[in-house]
Amino acid sequence: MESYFDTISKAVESGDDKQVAKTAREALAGGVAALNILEKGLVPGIQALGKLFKDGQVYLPEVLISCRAMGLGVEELRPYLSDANIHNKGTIVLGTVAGDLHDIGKNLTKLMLECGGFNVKDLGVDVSAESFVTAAREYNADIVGMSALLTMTMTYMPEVVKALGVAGLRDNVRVMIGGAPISREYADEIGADGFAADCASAVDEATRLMGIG
Ligand code: B1M
Repeated sequence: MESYFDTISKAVESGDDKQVAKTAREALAGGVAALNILEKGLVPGIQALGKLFKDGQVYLPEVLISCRAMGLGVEELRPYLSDANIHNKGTIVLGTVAGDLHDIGKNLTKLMLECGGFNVKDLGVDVSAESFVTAAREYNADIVGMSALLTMTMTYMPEVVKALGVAGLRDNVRVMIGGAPISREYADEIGADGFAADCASAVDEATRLMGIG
């Protein structure tokens, strides 16, 4: 019999939002942990779709339909990932950098950070260095988190690090980066303090950066 994970993954890949939501509910009712459903069902589904997109077997409309199905699945899981009693570990200003419109990974990272006890201010996509600096100041951020999915836009990350320095915020604000083309080496190279390869480890990394892990 096909597992919940396979069914969800295939449904995300084919953009069948009703199937995604239904199977996610069934898996939760069957005692499967929400994080497992996310990591073993939803994420592999969008990754499989990504491969088809890369190979030219599907086009942008299909990708957007799958993104919507993934979003519905995440909404089903959200209440089970959160812990209403967790205290605030710190404030994180989060966004996808200028020129980049990819937000699925950033949104998952936001969800996990919130579930992990952080207060997250989401600036959305296509965020300029100036907006990161303004928000970091306004919210008295402990961490600025940046996401990038394009090799063309990851090069904007050092601009933000520089702008935080020019604004005199760099001593008090840690910088954490992530996204498919990002690595620990790149974080070191541009003077970022932290890097996470996936949304679950983003919580550990942010906790480490706060000095409370
Ligand atoms: Co785009 N796209 N896309 N796309 N897209 C990629 C990224 C690409 C690899 C596809 C390909 O050609 N192989 C390619 C980039 C190539 C490159 O730069 N090397 C690409 C391209 C080229 C483009 C366009 C230029 C296409 C075009 O128009 N010709 C265009 C650019 C638009 C722009 O941004 N200016 C474009 C557009 C789009 C859509 C709008 C159609 C859609 C985005 C919808 C949306 O996000 N709302 C889209 C999608 C969906 C993809 C793929 C298929 C999937 C990306 C994704 O969501 N992955 C992608 C192909 C692929 O990845 N295989 C592709 C799943 C997500 C969960 O992973 O974001 O890596 P990810 O997040 C992970 C971790 O990285 C980490 O946690 C997440 C979960 O574990 N993480 C962090 C992410 N951020 C973090 C921050 C942290 C810590 C961890 O700390 C702050």
